[in-house]
Amino acid sequence: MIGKKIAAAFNEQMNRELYSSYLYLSMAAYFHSAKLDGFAGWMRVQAKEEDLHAMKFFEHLRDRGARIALEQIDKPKGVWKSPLEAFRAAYEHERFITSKINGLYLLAERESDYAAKVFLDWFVKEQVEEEATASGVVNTLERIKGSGDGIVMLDRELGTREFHG
Ligand code: OFO
Repeated sequence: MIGKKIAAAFNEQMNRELYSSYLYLSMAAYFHSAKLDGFAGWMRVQAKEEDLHAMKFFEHLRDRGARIALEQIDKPKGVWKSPLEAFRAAYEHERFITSKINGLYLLAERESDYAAKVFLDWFVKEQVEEEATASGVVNTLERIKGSGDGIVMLDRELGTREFHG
């Protein structure tokens, strides 16, 4: 069994992961409309990963006999001024998610929920990667400074990302 507080907090985080998926899908749509299909492909892979993150919470709740509660998913923003602005927003979002994962970890510690802590270990590591990846693209875009050639090359590179489910 799982405590009520942890179950409620995990349900909330599942919703945030679904929102993350929705946000990145929205960024994919934005990039498609800007004819940057490589950027869009990268975002679509990211959206799938977020869906997987949500399912990890879903399954943990299921396995521990908790009530799984699906709430409304907020409407994401749909337009950004530039690829750089979109990736800055992605990086900010990941920092926000990291703070939430850290909060869950603290709660699991306070509640002496060892199963939750072990489960969250994966997310703590994943968030390091999530932030590093997004900030890496931000840095590249800052160096490119909107140059057409640079954007085309980066579009090609980002388009090679594959989903490893
Ligand atoms: Fe689920 O890691 Fe990004 O948001």
